[in-house]
Amino acid sequence: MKTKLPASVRLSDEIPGYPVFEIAHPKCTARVALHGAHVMSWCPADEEEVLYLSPDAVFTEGKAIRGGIPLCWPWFNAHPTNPEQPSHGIARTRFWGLLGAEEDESGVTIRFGMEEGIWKAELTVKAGAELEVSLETLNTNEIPIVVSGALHSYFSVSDIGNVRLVNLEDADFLDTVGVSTLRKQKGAIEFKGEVDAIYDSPGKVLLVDDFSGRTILIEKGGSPSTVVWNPWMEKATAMGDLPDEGYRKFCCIEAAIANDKAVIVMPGSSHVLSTRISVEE
Ligand code: TA6
Repeated sequence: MKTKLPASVRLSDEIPGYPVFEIAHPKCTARVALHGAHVMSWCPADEEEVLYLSPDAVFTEGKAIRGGIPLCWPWFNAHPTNPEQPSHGIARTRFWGLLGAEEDESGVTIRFGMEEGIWKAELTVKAGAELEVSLETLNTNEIPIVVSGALHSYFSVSDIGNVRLVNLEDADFLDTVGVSTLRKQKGAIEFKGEVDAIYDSPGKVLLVDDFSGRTILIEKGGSPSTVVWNPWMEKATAMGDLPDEGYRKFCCIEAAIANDKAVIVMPGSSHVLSTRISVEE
């Protein structure tokens, strides 16, 4: 890897053939894998870890890391027309290229890129007192392209029974547990069983953990949908890369572009899907 890294970034080869950028900066520590341009960890100074990473996550080419921030791109869930294509796209299961890394007193910025066929993307991670992740889809083709996706963020919680999500009250959502059903959210979201839901909401979400007393603010850009997910017990038990009780330790809140909200990107232009995560005072 030829790009020079700033002093607060170290390239770890602890997992052979699987480079991980380790950030140790006065504002935060963080880890980002080259595979999937995947943020695995972010811990602001004087705070606890914000993201959940499964202790059973698998680090091998072609397998998405369970936890952190997987990039679902250039489509969300199943491919719109071809069931042979992988769920959640091609970005999370391949190595990206490193485009650059910089630091200043506010934190560290690392940029990654990938290109395959008609698809080209750049991912910018800014890790400091806040974490910003921006996924830019660039259309370098001569025809429009249609993109969806998600920044499938896993947040660490004291216990799933202790948390509520605020600011999606009254939002319409597609409940995809069992037969997909359109519903309207009443009050804050609480987790009492499996949750898999696509909210029509471009705005922010607050994750309130009533046991730890911590509130995490999740802001979004270029994201008409917010996906909320917890697999609960039965599905967690069926996952080889999540401990049986692991579902109690996280919830996913995803800056997403899903279903009929897919974005058309015209030739020569781009679309940025982003999230900014911060711990509320
Ligand atoms: O974002 C929610 C979701 O699409 C769920 O339906 C669930 O399957 C989850 O993502 C995890 O998907 P994965 O392919 O990472 O196991």
